[in-house]
Amino acid sequence: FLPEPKTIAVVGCPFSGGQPRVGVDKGPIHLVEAGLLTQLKELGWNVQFDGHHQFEEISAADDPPIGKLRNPRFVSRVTKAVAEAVGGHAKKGQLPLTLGGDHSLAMGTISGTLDTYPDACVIWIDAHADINTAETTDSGNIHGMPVSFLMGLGSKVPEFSWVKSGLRPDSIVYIGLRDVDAGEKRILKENNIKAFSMHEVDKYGIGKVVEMALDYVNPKRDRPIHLSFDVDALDPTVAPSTGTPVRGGLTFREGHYICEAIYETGLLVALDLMEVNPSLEDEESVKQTVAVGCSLVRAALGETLL
Ligand code: 5AB
Ligand code: MN
Ligand code: MN
Ligand code: MN
Repeated sequence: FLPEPKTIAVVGCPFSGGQPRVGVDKGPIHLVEAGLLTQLKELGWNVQFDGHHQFEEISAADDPPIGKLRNPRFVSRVTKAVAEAVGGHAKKGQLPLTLGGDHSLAMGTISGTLDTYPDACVIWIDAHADINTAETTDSGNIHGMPVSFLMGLGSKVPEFSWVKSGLRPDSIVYIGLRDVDAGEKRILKENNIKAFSMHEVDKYGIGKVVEMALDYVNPKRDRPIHLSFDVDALDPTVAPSTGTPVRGGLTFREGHYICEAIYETGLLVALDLMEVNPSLEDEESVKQTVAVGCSLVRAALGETLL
């Protein structure tokens, strides 16, 4: 029932307004410069790339906080444009690959996916749950909140009324969590949201965890899958150049296994790779993080070991 997409539409999003650290906006530029597009062509994909998106800045003076939310108008404007770009590509039967940029972008990418595939499910790979609401957030950084907006949790913020907010608890599953705020833990419990933390990865092994995650969110293996991968899900020894690293993360192979297993379902319709920050750590670490990012994308798009 899915159009078999043969074309990857790369949506480069040099955007950092969902968090305070400079540099994450350079992530997509480094990923493309490292040869990602050529690598995907070598896997047999048609690759469409219209250049990195240009986002019109809003000066801080014109974008004061709304409640605790920082840069709300800028984040809203950018993520809305991204939703339209991703949705437009998806409607043409292309597979949008969004390169971040910070994870607030997923508000846009997933809105775009849901607009095209209302029955899509989301697999969210991250050290963090990114489910703070406008009320529970301590930091005010919107990259820690996209899931709550997509699920319609917390008070409605009119600035974000365009966001597709109907994502149900049976339509999202997490893998890799290990740094979840107290308010977020309450939200996960109250809403019965399924999460496989690093504890479950240790206990069951990544093979079993991915199987359980798919059984939960996609029991008949018939729902389109949106994979949103925050590179900080990986251990900082594997992917050091990211804004909110947390020790005790996924190994190189565990991260890749997730991508390979989702590719194998044949149900992947959209992919995000987020939070690569080439301004953090030394040159060698940046190279390593960018290379791992490219490698995860290739794994999710069909690169196999044999
Ligand atoms: B990321 C934190 N929960 O809300 C918050 O990198 C961190 O997209 C959010 O996963 C991390 O600020 C957001 C403390
Ligand atoms: Mn585009
Ligand atoms: Mn994270
Ligand atoms: Mn994240």
